[in-house]
Formats: sequence, structure tokens, C-alpha cells
Amino acid sequence: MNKNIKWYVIISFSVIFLIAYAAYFFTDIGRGLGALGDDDNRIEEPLDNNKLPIPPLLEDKNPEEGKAEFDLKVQYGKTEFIKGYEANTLGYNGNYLGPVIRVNKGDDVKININNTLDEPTTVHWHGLEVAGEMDGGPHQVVDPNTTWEPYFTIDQPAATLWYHPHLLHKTGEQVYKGLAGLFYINDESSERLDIPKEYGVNDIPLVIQDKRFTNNGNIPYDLDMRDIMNGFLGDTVIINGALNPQLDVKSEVIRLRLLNGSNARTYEFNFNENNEFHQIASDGGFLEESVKMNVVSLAPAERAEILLDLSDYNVGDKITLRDANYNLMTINIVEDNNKDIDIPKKLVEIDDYNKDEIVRSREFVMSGMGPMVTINGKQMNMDRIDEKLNLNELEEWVIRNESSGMGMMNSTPHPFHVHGVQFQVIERDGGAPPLNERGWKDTVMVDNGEEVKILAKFRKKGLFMYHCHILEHEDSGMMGQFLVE
Ligand SMILES: [Cu+2]
Repeated sequence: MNKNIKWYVIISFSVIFLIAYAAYFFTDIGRGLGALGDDDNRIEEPLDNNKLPIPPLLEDKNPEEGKAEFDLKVQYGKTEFIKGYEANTLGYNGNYLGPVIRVNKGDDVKININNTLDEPTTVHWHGLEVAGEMDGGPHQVVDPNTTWEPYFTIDQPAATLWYHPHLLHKTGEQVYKGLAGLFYINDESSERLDIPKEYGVNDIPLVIQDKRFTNNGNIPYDLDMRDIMNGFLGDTVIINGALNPQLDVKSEVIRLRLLNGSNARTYEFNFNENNEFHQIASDGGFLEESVKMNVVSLAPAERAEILLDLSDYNVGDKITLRDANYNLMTINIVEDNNKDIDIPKKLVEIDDYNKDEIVRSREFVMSGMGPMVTINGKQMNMDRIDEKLNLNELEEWVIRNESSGMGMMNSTPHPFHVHGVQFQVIERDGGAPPLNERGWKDTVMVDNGEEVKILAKFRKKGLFMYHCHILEHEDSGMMGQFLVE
């Protein structure tokens, strides 16, 4: 390169970088780093009697054993999050969020997705191991007024998965407006285990998201420089679409299926009495053993199933689900049920991958600063295949977050998601991963400066994505493609 041009490029990039950094720095100082409940203009009059909405279970249209068929309509909606105000939202078969799709391991499933929006969308089955062309990534565009009919066989253990759009550059907005739903898989283990199973009664779906409400209760997706850098952080949390919801339960063990469905926020879930609970499942299914804990941290897209023992509580007692010290949901004990359930210790058998069988090791380095966030120095290009893999070979992926490499005060964690596979985390920062990360995972938090090693065996063919699940980073191009053949 000509020497003058080279200097011109270096100086130009430095200037852009400094301007971006200044914008980041000054917007943050005044507002606190997206802290919850720090916005004076916020109005928060939740609806009276704000019961936690339980999404409907989607009806299976195929009565045949071993088969299932579902209809999903992607539609515009109006949602009253705040009393007296309507927000413009999106939903599946409704105004906001979607129904829970429940299938059994081994089922042949077909889903008819009708897009009634006047913009394209896609529906990605997050955590499901299906062929690339059924995955619902950015290549499987569902144009307005058309129907996409993916089909697949459920070929993995019981788990709490989810579905959401994955349209290139538009994922953040469509998810934020309400397009997300849970996808449950049942199998013989989930049937056999002595855990709560009554949907919406003691087995509770919880989709947790943060929003930024305008004074008239709307949720526009307007990004400023800070949002593009850190991801969109709201100031108010809603669960299943409700603000400060109330959940009524019996004094028994309850099972909470937590999905962090937020664009960018990571939560530290806990209860106000510092209650001990047991995590029984991670992203891709049950852990080998339940893990006793007081706080569970979930990055965007991560899930955890936890059991909370309320059998010592009395009618009239309340406890609160929190994120750090911020109240999210009140749990009211409204009925006695002195049923003694022992929380099982042993859950399922998971065969650990054998490191001797690793065929290839790959590195994924996440760096840069929004909107110039990259993986291995590259931004997403639909026409470029970044990695080629062979079917059924065990791979080691070393994932590093080097976004602090520029000596910035900026600290950007990146949750790394891989499509079409459930993987095992074998190392976090040189040490063993915590107990609750030793089950099946499809998304793993990689904090600033951290290195995480995972082992994965890809069992489905096709083209898949890996990306940061901070949706604004993904939309900026922090994503790559791999082909399994
Ligand atoms: Cu990221």
C-alpha cells in the first residue's frame, strides 16, 4: 500500500474511534450504565390485579401418535403494558410473544408459519438440532403474506428451548417488539423425574425482557450510540409481557423455567429472602445433578430451570423474584399444600465428550466495538462461509472475548451462540466451569478478557450461524457462518 494512503487510513480510523469513544463515554456518565429504574421520566403504573400471564400451549393439529403439526401466525399487535396506554407490538398468534410449543422426543414435527407483517421475518428454533435449511436463520426468509413450512424430527433430550426471528440486521427490533416464544421438549426423563409438571400451575414459563417505555406506554426501538455499542438496555423489566406481575402458587415446590429473552441485559436472578433453590436444567436439558444456589446469572438467550421449595410457607406469605436488588415478580402463596417433595439430586446421565476424540480445534475471537464488532476480525457476510465442518466429528472451539484489548473502560460481555447444536463447556478461564454450566448449552457467556472452551459434535447437515446474542451486536454483523457436510 502507498505509504501516504496507509497513514490516511490509520488516522481516519483513529478519529472515528475517538469520536465513538467520546460519544459512548459522555452518554453513559449521565445515565448510569443502563441501570434499572434510573430514568426519572419513566411512568410505571402497572395494570390492577396484574396476574402473571401464562402463554397458551399451542394446539397440536395432528392427532397421530409421534407426529405434531402447529400453526404460527406472525402478526401486528397492540399491548397494554401500562394502564391506559397501548403499545405497538408484534406477536405469534397474538399481540405479544407467542404460545408455548410442546413436543416429545422422537416426534415428526411440522410448523406452518404465516407472515402477515408487511416486512420479512424468519423463525429460528433456538437450541434445536435440525438441518440447516430448517433452522430459521437469515437464509430462510419468510416474505410478507407467505407461509414457511419447516419440518424436522425431535432428536435430542427434554429441554426448554425457544423460537424467535433471525432476519439479517432486523433481529433486535423484531424480538424487542415481541416476537419470541418457548419451545418445550419432553422425553422419558422429564416424565420419570419427580418434579413439578403442571403447566402454568407449578411448572411456570417465565420470559424475562427489559423495555424502555415512552411517556405514552409505547416501546419504540430507537437506538442511540450507546445502544449500538452495549446493546439495547431497557430501564423496566417485564415478565411474559407484564410489569410487576403477581404469581399465585401453592405452598409446594415450584419449577420456574427462566428464559432471558432480552436483547442485551444479563440478569442475576435471586429471591428477596436469599432463598436457596436448585437449578435442574441449563439451555439444552437437565443437568446430571441438581445444583444448589442462591443466584443464577443468565445472559441473553440463556435458560435455566430452577426448583424453589415453598413448602415451609403459609397462605398469605409472599416472596419476590429479583434481578440483583431490583424486584421483578411477586410470588403469593394462596393455598396450602403440605406435599413433601424431595428435590431430586440425581437427574440424568450425560456422557462427557472424550477430549481424545477431538478432531479439530478452532478459535473464535470476539473483538471490536459496536457497530464495528467482529468475530475473528470479520463481520457477517451472507455470501461467505467462514468455517467448514464434518458431520459427527468432535470439535473443540476456543472462544475469546478481546473487546477490552484496546485498554478501554468499556467492558462488553458477549454471549456466544452456536446454531444447530448443544455443546459442553469444558473450561472457563483456564478452570473448570461452574456446576450449572456442565450440562448441555447452546449459548455461553464470555466476559471481557475471558476464554471459554467448548466441545461440540455437529449431527445435522447444512449452513448454520454462530454469533453474539446481544442482538444489536448480531445485527451489526457479529456473526459468522459454518457449513456442516
Ligand atoms: Cu456481543
